[in-house]
Amino acid sequence: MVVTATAAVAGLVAAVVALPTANAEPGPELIVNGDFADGSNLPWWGTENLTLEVVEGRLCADVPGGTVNAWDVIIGQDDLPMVAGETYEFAYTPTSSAPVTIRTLIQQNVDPWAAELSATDQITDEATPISHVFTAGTDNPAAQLVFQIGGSEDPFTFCVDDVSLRGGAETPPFDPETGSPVRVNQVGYLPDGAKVGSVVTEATEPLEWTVNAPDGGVAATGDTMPVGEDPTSRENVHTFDFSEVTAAGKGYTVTIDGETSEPFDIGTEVYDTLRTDALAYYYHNRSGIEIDAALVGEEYARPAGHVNVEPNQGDDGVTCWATDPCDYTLDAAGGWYDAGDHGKYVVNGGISVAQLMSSYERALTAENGDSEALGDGSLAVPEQGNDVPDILDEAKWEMDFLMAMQVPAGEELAGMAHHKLHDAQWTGLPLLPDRDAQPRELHPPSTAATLNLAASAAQCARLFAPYDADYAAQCLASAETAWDAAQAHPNMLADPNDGTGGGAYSDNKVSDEFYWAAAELFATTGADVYRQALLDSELHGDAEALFPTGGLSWGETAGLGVLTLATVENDLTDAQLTDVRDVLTTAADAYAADAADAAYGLPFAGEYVWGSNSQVLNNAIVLAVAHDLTGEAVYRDAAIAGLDYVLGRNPLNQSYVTGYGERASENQHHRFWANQLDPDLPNPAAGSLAGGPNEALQDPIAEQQLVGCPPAQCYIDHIESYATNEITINWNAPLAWLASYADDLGSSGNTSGS
Ligand code: 9MR
Ligand code: 9MR
Repeated sequence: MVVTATAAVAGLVAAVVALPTANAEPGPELIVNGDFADGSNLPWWGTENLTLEVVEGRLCADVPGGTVNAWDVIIGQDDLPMVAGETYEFAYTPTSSAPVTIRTLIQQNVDPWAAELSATDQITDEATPISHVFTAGTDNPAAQLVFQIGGSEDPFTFCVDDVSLRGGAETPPFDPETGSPVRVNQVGYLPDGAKVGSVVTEATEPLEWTVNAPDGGVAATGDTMPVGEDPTSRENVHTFDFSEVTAAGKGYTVTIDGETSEPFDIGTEVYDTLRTDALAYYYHNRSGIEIDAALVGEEYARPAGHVNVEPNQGDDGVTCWATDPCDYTLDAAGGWYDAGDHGKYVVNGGISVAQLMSSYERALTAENGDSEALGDGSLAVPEQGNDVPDILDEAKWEMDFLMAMQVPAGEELAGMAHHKLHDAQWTGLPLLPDRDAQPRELHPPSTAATLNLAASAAQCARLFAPYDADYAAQCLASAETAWDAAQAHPNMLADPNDGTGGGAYSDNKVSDEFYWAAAELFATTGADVYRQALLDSELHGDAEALFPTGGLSWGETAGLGVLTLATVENDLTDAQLTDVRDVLTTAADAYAADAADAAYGLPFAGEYVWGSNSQVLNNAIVLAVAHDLTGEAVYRDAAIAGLDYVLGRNPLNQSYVTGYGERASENQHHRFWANQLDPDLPNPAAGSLAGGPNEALQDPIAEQQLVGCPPAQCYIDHIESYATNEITINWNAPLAWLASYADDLGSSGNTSGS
């Protein structure tokens, strides 16, 4: 029997939760005058642009139009006692004369306004009760309830009644809406190679599967293979292998025990648009340049951010933050915004741009690589037609920024790179980059940032050499200066607590960055000093250290160097090259074994941490490179299984890539692509990869709605869930790399890789 997960609780999509409070002993009412029965509006307060009136036993106010932020218009009540660990139910019944989305928060009543409850609710003229359950994280004798009702173009009337806040509530059980138990890659499968799916079922014996052809006929049948209980979802799972189906077609499905999967295609072109859409993410998120409607369409066009036009401060003359002042400014305009925030970080920028460049380098070096598919005219970027491959144009936008973050000659730390540049304080959502009024500040240089610069700039030098010798020389000079500076300052670590206004990206281990930078510099220059640094590294030859189970990431970069040395022509001796390739295939064997063990086939046995989807894809890249080198189908199939996972073959039946698949993420955390908060703004552009399941529940939405989740289900497609649903340059980069690999497999017709 197939278990169908029903939507008993409106969990994952809606912010409004129906609350089973059975068995709970509700605590005393904490809201004063929540029913407005005596006609008084006290102790409620409103911002100065409001008059609070009690009308027919409800609190009402005329909300002015034309405000920018939700918090420009607020109705609130103070002095609410919160006890750490206590679970509360907050309820209210609002109406608005026009449909609006408001924010409801229970928070500190002083800066930084840390919220215990942070909800976005949709309100109409129908009085519908809304309720939220949350558990307080800290004691606070005087928390504050605020309805943030600003940010609307047009005026409207807001009323509220039956406001209630009581302890003693029960957290609703975690019960995500997962649709069909039959899980596939919702985009499609290449004709050649493995086609495998998973099904959630209580059956212990094999079940019959049927692949339904697009014409309605039966394409194939077979028996599932029981796997047992999947630890990542705590569900009983079978897999089914329909690799024998190879005929191209759109709209296949799989039926098992009366349940049918989402539709998918089979064809050589299934990854064609994903390759370019995943790369388009970078132009969309450029800083310092207008995003042109002619390239992205009206909906996604926006003014240039951080170019010194009011209220922006501009990134062209940024100085150091007061905590660690400097006597210079840097022109660090340009680059890409990191993610949903407007920070620009050298640490994370390095791996991101490196993986874009590696995607191009793979197309140059692999047997079936098609560099034309990334060439001039392939992407919607303003530099089209300049005879430089568009993917390199995109990379240059970031490289210029990374190089600009280097401490100038003559200064004490000359050659080191500043760790990051971002807003002084966190801004709210939504906010277009050109509307950001925060001061921008450089944070102190770090060894990790400096080595990110050395590695990526060395790669830049060799890739730009055929197109722009001067630029290649500039990249190389920057890389070498950075390497020397890092040698002189090998232990300058970023402060893990420096996370106000931007992320910390602190990394307390830099041996991996040294290894990566040495590898890139060696591949570009052949100089013995870099060879020696590789041979001397404690990491050299250690497959598990170079390629950890949990995958490469911004904090684990050594493996990037191995991938380069194993594939890009360089001066290693034959014996040294054999060693490097052995390390790579040893790591790939481990990831392939993880894939073979996984109920959902993914090459990942690590923890589900913040950004887990990128870790899965980074393991898939290692497999793809092993496939390029050896032609072994087992590597190719495990690599593609990583894409299958992010595109729907997973415990939530979720495609984590916007615009791809029937059940795709569309409310990722982003300040411009914030449609969930403001219907005038767009959803994320197609090809944007959500961070994915994060079992640590590190944001208020996750804390409220994901309590009790199995690791691979700790995800919610909600804009405020930045710890599961943000989008960033370093997560889209491996998606772009793999989509490019997979599209090359399809369009070349050469899936053997050799
Ligand atoms: O928007 C921020 C996101 O980019 C970061 O990944 C995240 C963690 O550092 O923080 C987000 O900003 C939130 C901040 O941490 C707390 N106040 C609310 C901010 C917006 O949701
Ligand atoms: O990707 C980062 C993740 O590994 C960290 O655990 C997390 C918290 O420090 O920060 C993530 O990076 C965020 C950065 O700090 C700010 N911009 C958005 C990034 C993605 O959420």
